[in-house]
Parts: sequence; structure tokens; C-alpha cells
Amino acid sequence: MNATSDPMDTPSSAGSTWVIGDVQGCAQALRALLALPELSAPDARYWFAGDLVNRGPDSLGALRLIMSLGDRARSILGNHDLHLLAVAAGVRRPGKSDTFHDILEAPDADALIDWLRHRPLMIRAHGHLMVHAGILPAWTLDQAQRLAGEIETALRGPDWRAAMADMYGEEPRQWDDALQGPDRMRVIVNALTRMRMCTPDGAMDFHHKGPPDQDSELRPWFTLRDPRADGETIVFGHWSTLGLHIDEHRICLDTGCVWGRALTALRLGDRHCVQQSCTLCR
Ligand SMILES: [Mn+2]
Repeated sequence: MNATSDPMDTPSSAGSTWVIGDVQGCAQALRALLALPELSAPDARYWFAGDLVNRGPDSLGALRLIMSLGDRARSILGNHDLHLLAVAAGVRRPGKSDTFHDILEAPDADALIDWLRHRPLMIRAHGHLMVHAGILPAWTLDQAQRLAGEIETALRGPDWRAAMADMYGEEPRQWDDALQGPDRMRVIVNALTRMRMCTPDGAMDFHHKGPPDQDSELRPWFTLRDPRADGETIVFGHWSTLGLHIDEHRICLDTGCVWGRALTALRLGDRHCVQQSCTLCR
């Protein structure tokens, strides 16, 4: 299993761990956020909720800044990071709104891509579990961690380029323990990195990208889980139209920095929140 457990998982380290929402190439906002007195304390640690790159003005700068934090930072993969890996692997074409060419054209592009494909899809420590998008209602958290490990193994293996090609597509939309091969990979990747809304019986929908809609039969994935059965707080990003959402058991931190709003950091120990507005993306 590769989904990482933190060897330094003590209650005290939760007090200095900041979770940071979707950076998406907003290197300047991230630099300003990390320079704030609370976040720049020597014992501060950072968890990045994925989508480190793309759509924003400086994907290369954001990636280098996060890499420069070394062991102080842990990052998971989001759908935009996977898209960059798929383009680097030659199995997807970049789209018109993609802004990660700077990474692909960097002199050390291979090393940057190798670093990125070794990131996990889940971090679980301090009573918190972080994924980029969500956890399927059909999964237990332990099961989700094992399934994330399957994708991490594929991404780190010698055939990672071929594996990337298998990860794209919207079907199947529901989990089945019997799923194998590309179908199995797609459900896992789509749930962990793309999901927002589900049908009441737990099938993923990929068309509703706005905020939760009371008139729709679709439900936010996290309302279809029993928080008491989970027993851990789930932290995620990816859903800028949901925005900052903090309740007892779920925390969404995508506050749309790349859409001219703000980058959010939340301290796990006391849930203290700090925001940095993005001046370049207005
Ligand atoms: Mn995303």
C-alpha cells in the first residue's frame, strides 16, 4: 500500500500542519501565503490538496516552490496534475486552456514529471484523510486507501505511460468489487480526483460543476456518507463553486484562487483559517 501514513503522526504535529487548497499555478499567491507569520513558523508543515498546476499563470513556479519545501510539504494528485502527467506521457493532448507548457519545456522536465508521478492520491494522519475530490459512498475509508494505493503503484511503475491512457473516460460510474483493469482504474481515479455530485444511489455525475442544487436529485458525495462510520474528517479541494466548507467531519478548501478569489490554508489542530487573495488572476 502506498497511500501514505505519517510516521510523525502525533497530536502535537496536527497543531502545526496546514492544509492548503488548490494552487493551480498561482505561485505568487502561494509565496505570499507561505510568508505569513503563522505559516512561516519553523515547525510549520503543509499538506497540498492537489491541482498544484494548470489554468493559473505560473505552474512551473508553483511546482518548484512546493518541491523546494522538501519534507515539510506533502502533496496529493488532483485531476489537473494527472492531466499534465497524461500529456507528458503522450497519451493526451493539451487543451486550449492548459497552462502547464512551462513545465513540459523546462530543462529538467523529466525530473519534474517524475517527482509529480510519485505523489500519492491520499494522505491520512492526525484523524484526517485528504483526497483531491472525494470518497465514493460505497467505500470504507480503509478500502479507499487500498484503492488509492493501486493507482499509486501504477503511476510509479515502468508502464506508467500506458496506465495513464487507461484512466480517462466517465464509465463505469459506480463501484463494483469485481471491476478489473481500466474500468477499475477509471472509477478509482474519477472518484478520488473528479467527483462532486452523485445520484442518491451513489453513481458519479460529471456534469454538475456548480454549487449543490436543492432542486436537483444529485447530492454532494459527502452527504451520502455517514460521518460517524468514517470516524475521520475528510479534507478535499476540487470544488471551487462549493468553496470553503467546514463542518465537523468535512473540510473543502478550494476557494477558487485561480478564478480571482483566494488561496486558503487551514491549520488541522484548531481549524484556524488564513486566506491570501490572488492578485494575478482577477
Ligand atoms: Mn480539481
